Amino acid sequence: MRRFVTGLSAVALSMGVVLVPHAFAQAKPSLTVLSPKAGENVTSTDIPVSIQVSNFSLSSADVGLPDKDGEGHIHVMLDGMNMGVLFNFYTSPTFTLPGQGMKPGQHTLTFDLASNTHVDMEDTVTNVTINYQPATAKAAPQASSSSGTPEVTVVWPPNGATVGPLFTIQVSRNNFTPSFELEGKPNLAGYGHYHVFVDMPMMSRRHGHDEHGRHDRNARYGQHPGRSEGLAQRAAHDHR
Ligand SMILES: [Cu+2]
Repeated sequence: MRRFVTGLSAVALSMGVVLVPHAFAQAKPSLTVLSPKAGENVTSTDIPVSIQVSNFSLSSADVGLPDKDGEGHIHVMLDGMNMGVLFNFYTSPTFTLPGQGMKPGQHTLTFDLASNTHVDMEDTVTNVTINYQPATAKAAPQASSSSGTPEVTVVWPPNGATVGPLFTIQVSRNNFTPSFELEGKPNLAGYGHYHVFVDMPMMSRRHGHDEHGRHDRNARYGQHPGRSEGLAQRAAHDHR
């Protein structure tokens, strides 16, 4: 492709024509949901998903970093379209949605492409309504009976630490159980996940919705070299 463009530019120059190579890169990003299909009976507890993405590159390394044309990740939402019902973001074309806490019956899954800064690309929004009839339903856990306030402390890295392009954040927590499976599901006392922001004041909102970050107690977090302030924050799992 590069050779082709170069050759064409040479021809264009010799003819006194100005070519705009950028036009080659502007094919519209799109998303097609291969599975599940609309109306499908889903009988597994978790929901396997297969997506075809065109003119778009999925990047896990750049999630939360500045936007780049034609790059980002996939958002999936359950019975709505806002950050409160966001399962998670995905950076591969196949993944599995956790069914824990989902009631059997009709559910609408909303898929779209999102930029690195989590801005939904509205023209890629695709709804798929499924009939969720798991052979084995997995209920949400009981809400915590503890009245203690959930809290999180960053154990590593310390303030001012020099870190590499990929580093591990370690936190300690009280009265809080992180759950990947309950993300986007109704709030449950004592459960949720962590948000990590880069170079951003806590709770600031860009483009009208919350940012969301990496997950798990020992999340690997990619970031460009340079000095940054990381911020870990406990979040209820419906992102409010
Ligand atoms: Cu996102």
